[in-house]
Amino acid sequence: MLVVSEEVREALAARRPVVALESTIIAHGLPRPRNLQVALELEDVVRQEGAVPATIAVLDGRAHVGLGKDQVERVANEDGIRKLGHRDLPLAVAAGVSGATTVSATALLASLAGVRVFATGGLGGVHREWTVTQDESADLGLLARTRITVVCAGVKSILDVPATLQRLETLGVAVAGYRTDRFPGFYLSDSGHPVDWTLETPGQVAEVMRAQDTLGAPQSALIVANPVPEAEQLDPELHARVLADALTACDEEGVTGQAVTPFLLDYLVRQTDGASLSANLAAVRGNVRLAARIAAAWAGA
Ligand code: PSU
Ligand code: MN
Repeated sequence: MLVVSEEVREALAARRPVVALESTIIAHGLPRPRNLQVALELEDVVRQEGAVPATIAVLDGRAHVGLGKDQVERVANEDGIRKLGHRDLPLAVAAGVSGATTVSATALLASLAGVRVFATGGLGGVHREWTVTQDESADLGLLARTRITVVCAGVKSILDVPATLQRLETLGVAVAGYRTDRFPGFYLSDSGHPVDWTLETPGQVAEVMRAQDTLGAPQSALIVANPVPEAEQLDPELHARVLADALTACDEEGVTGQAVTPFLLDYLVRQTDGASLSANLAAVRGNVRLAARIAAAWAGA
């Protein structure tokens, strides 16, 4: 039920760098047909950096770590492909269905396969209105229990960012800014909140990972928060305005649960004429490149 591709298996056995990539962003986070181009482009970025990409998804009841091109195509284009958090994995496998994996499911499968570094766009987290809806992404709890390094542009700005940072502290998940002392804001370079730690090089990240293996709480993750370059961020005023409308629309249309994140991301893409998409892609690309360099530093360590 866990299928690690030959390429990924060989790379791990030879201690060559491997980067895990999630599939929810492909299936549910980006519009078609751009999503397929992006999925393949991200794999290319990993390869250009000399690492092996391991895109993760469930297909016909098997959890795959490392997909072939035809399998990436299925994730991007298959209608009705589900969104799977980590709790859904055993259910999806037993039911024999296909689904894209969120950060929580991807991190779990990557770590089961022995992949230590993972790149995504923005993590899930505590939603605004959390006190009423109790909506907090399963990403956070899973990262408190999984030894993996996640490179992300912070958490999605649709969330309650300070509450999410607080939860990460409570859960004991290590967070460091990459070349910044500000927590990035996904579409924005700066969420307006500080981080306590800054790392400057992939080698430094690898040193933290080594130290975690000796001194870290058992199986906790490391979040490397890598900001989108300021020149490529979404205009902060446009972001604030459209996000407010998106949250109102979500509320009025009664969108709940797993549907909330895709709804908000899609609303932003449409109402910013694609500007949020450009910022999102710039962030993901940068994260994937950095993750490949961290994986190389880790493999060479
Ligand atoms: N980052 C993106 N686009 C996405 C997501 C993250 O740039 O679509 C996905 C991730 O897979 C993350 C999920 O794990 O959204 C969080 O969903 P939820 O809030 O339902 O846990
Ligand atoms: Mn949720």
